[in-house]
Amino acid sequence: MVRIPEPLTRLHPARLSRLFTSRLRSPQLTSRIGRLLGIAVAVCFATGYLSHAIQHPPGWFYWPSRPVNLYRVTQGLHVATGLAIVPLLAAKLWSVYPKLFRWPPFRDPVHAIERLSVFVLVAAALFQVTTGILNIALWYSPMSFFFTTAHYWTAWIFIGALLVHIGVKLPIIRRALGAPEHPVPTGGLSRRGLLTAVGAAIGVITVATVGQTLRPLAGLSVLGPRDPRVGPQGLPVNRSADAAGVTAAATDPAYRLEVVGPDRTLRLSLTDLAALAQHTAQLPITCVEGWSATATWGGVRVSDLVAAVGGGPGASVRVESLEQDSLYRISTLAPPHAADPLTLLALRVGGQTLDLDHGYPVRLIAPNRPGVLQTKWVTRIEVLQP
Ligand SMILES: Nc1nc2c(c(=O)[nH]1)N[C@H]1C(S)=C(S)[C@@H](COP(=O)(O)O)O[C@H]1N2
Ligand SMILES: [Mo]
Repeated sequence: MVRIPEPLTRLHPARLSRLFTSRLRSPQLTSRIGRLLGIAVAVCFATGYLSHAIQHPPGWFYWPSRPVNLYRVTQGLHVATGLAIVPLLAAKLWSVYPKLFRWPPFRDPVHAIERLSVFVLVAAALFQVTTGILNIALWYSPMSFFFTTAHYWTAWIFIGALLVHIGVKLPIIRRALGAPEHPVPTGGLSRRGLLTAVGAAIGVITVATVGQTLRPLAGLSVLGPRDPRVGPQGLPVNRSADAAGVTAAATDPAYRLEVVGPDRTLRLSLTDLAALAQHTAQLPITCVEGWSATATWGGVRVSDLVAAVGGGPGASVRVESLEQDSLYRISTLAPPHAADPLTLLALRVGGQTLDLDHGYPVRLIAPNRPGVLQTKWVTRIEVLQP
């Protein structure tokens, strides 16, 4: 005879909680997973904040132009730890979710506030992981808000709720991490087995995505939305010239690069630019979305142009694109980047004239800098004296 289960609506939460019977759950398990999750969150938050600060520098902030690959490492860590949080968060939630069905849901006002902070914490964590993954998957359309602003502010909400949560749970965490593990009855998965499975999931996710930024693993990057080896001139493109609406202006023979400084303004044709001292720099494009690719760029040093228009040491440089109505129209080189001899207005990549989609006729390439700031289709630079 088949027993028809009661409709869910008739199941009182108090009875529901009896359905979750795994004996693996324990404060020890939750605390151990929580500790790993805490490490991943700390690295993800710190590297995320760093990326934000580089793009929107507060007054006190200093970011060097060397080592050239530093941002590549920090942003690679941001994306890798963000992805590692997925299995850790799933395991952590699994280890406690019968508590969601406890009845009554809270005992007193303090407990109610604690429950509320957990709700905020989980909601913010899910939001961060979801929007982050949508962004690295280049799938912006489900996000009706501006990703970076939402992702940034939700990170603060998350960290606030996390600190409250850790503060409240500290006595339990201390006891759980200090106490010996009470044994799980034999048969079925062990706690060690569960943690190994979580670790294996993180390993698979990492190996299947990190090749976007770690060349030797590029061939294994089956889950990476980008192959850093594929694109015009062997480099990926985020926004093409057509999408940016610059094709006509970028190919116009009347193109001039305007260089504005304290002493004079130069208007340089491509022939003028080719007649200046040429340099090469081996530098990566490091997209905030987690892919990066190194290339050999050739062109004119920004510091030479700054000197040519009378700019002195300590100057910043504003770089403007032919592209209109875009957040990436303008970027500013802070003094360390403006003065670095590796910072170029590139005319070539890999020995060839820049592809239109890589910023022809002139693009900025500077060391240790997010891809979003490596402005393409540059039309004007302006020296900003300190
Ligand atoms: N004017 C302009 N410059 C831009 C962009 C853009 O959309 N418009 N995209 C930026 C981003 S997000 C990245 S990662 C790099 C990518 O350069 P690539 O397309 O040559 O690989 O260009 C940057 N420069
Ligand atoms: Mo990017």
